[in-house]
Amino acid sequence: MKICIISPNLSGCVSILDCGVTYLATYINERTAHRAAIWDYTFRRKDWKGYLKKKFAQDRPEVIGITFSTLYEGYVRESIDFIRTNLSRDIPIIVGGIHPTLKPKETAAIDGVDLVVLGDGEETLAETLDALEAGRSFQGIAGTVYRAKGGGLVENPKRPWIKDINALPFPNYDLWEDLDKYFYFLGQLWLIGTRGCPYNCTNCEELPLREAVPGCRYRVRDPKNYVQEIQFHYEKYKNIGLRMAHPFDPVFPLNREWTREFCSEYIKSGLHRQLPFSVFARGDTFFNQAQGVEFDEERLKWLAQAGCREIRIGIEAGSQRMRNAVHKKGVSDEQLRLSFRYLKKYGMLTIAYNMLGGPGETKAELKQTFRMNVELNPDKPIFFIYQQLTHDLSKMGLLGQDHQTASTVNPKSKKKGLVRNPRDQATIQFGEPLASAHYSKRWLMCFQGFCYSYFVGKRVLKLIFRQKHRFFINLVKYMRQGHKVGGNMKIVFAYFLGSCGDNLFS
Ligand code: B12
Repeated sequence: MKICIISPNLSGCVSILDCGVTYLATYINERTAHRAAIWDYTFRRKDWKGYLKKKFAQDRPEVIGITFSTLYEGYVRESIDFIRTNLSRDIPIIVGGIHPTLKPKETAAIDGVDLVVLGDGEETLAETLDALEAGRSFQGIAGTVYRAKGGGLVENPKRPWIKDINALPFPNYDLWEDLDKYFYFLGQLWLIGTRGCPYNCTNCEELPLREAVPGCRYRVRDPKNYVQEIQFHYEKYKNIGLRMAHPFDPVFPLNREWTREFCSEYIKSGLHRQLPFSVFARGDTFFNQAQGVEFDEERLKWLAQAGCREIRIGIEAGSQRMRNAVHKKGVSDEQLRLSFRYLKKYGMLTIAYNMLGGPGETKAELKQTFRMNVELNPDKPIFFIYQQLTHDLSKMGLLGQDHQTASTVNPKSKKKGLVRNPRDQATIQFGEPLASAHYSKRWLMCFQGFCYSYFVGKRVLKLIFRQKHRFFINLVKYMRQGHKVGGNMKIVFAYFLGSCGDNLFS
């Protein structure tokens, strides 16, 4: 059977190179007799319907897959409507991803959806394609939910998370026909050596995901196998713009011994001289209480020696109440201060992630976030707008009288109260803020603008000072390219400052 899996990104964000879809399609191609292709809207936003029509005629799929994250609900629905109305009334449409895993019944109720896949998709999709080919029903396919002909919901037994993620084939990014464009805009490849995360931050879906599917959610690849994968991609993509590896593991250097092994393998492979990398850590990652070490400088040193050039840390909120009581991050101001001090000592570029407008956050607390960033002085601070995703804030005790639930994310919606352009809603960069009693949505957006003006202003001056006229030439070229592919120009500009060419490393 031939399946085409859609990455329905219409948000204008140029970074949505989806690891999950890549793993899935690679598995089908390499481990089964079926065939999988990826269709990606990212650089075809202006004419995604024409693109779908063309691909449908060219590839002649027998099954359509769609990856579904909560913020992209509107794009998923639009895609299904378009396929059903214009391309095929009966081609099976299978959806999977984070949203269907957390909201299987609601997803199965969407008109036009034939099957919902929960959790890791590799084995479930393979079995589903076998069943379709043999003309069997979906009954008994573990890890799926669907609507029976009579309309009732059928919930098959759950399928546990895949145990051995080392046994999966390396994801084949050649399946993305616009890979060269991703490299142009980002210079990086997202990689994932971990599935899941051991922390319980309330802004993340990790906790509900752990509960939605049985088995062990938090799995970590063998470091040697991970380095082999990076080397495999480097050989393939070094000549088309791969300049930095970006392991997207939620807390890359979490385990001391694992980090030591990874770094030593990276050096053994020679990659430390060829391909720098960037990782996520937390403000408390380098504090090794078990060994009585106040700050585990050695772990940071290994990373630096192996070619790690950039570390990304979530400050999330300047107020400890927001960071620890609301977002349940468990990181103190002191830990953040010390971490940033050491990161600078080892010459790391620093990216700080912040979330503005969390449940119950006050104006004074938001100003603390700004001040904390001024104090820690990261090279590239990012100010996301808090997004509710699938969380039930009231059940979590986070929805007081001062916040209402988030607005709908359907881009077709003209619902009153929306202040963002509906298409912009589907990003954490510029999504619709939660309604608050402390400030208006517009105030929060202006505050975000203020934070960015301050730090972007500083960064632009620094880059102009270093690069002189080259900065402006690169900027014009990059923005023109962004406009040509229909990118969201605010996001394109952010990636210019953070990820483009020389700026990636300065
Ligand atoms: C790496 C990562 C990214 C990468 C890669 C995305 C990816 N899906 O792999 C990038 C940078 C592109 C990214 C972007 C975004 N991300 Co992100 N990301 C992650 C992270 C850290 C790991 C995801 C991961 O493990 N991927 C690896 C693969 C193997 O897992 P997977 O993606 O879940 O895919 C498997 C299954 O879901 C399933 N599956 C997926 N699609 C389909 C389709 C079909 C047809 C089938 C059958 C199965 C199937 O099979 C896959 C293989 O097993 C998670 C946090 C976490 N702890 O999970 C957040 C997370 C997924 N991201 C999140 C968000 C919000 C975003 C953005 C909206 C941010 C933005 N830019 O505005 C975008 C949306 C991108 C999208 N495609 O929808 C949220 C999603 C929450 C939600 N309810 O939807 C998460 C959970 C973090 C959080 N805050 O809770 N992200």
